[in-house]
Amino acid sequence: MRAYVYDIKDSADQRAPHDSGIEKSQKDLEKVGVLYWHIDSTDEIDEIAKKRGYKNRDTITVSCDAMGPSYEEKVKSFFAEHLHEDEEIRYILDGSGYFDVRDQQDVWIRIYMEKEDMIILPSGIYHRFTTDENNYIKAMRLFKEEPQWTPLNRPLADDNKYRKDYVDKFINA
Ligand code: KMT
Ligand code: NI
Repeated sequence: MRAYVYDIKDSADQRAPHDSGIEKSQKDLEKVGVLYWHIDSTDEIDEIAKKRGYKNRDTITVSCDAMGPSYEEKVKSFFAEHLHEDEEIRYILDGSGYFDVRDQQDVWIRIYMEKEDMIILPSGIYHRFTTDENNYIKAMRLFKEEPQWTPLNRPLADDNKYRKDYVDKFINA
């Protein structure tokens, strides 16, 4: 995992690094409620899942091979800024990609995720996802019961209860 400020002035494709060179630490991520682990044993995943009540999981592959002609469209849709009413929990099984999250100043922090990286985005945080220039990621998605995964796009979601709770807890704290 590596986190850094996303360079918004760089007009390259969303899958390019957009690397400003300004590093962010795991602590910086924790301040906006983002949790990260490097995990090399499935036992450890099971432990976290048990402790946090993630009863269900599935696997998603984002690639041209797996998604066919709709791949490009799919990649663009993942990249629309949105939030969820549940946590977004991802464990990278193979490949790599970028999760972008907004910090307290509304600056995009880009999180580069590779195999054996696990991330939890809190409910209500604005974020987006993209594959990188390798166009391949395979991830485990964990969730509690029935996932409330509907992406709620900005700015419509600004009045959402989960957004307001998030802002109270992490932005205005
Ligand atoms: C998401 O929520 O954007 C995704 O599930 C993308 C694939 S997970 C690496
Ligand atoms: Ni999401």
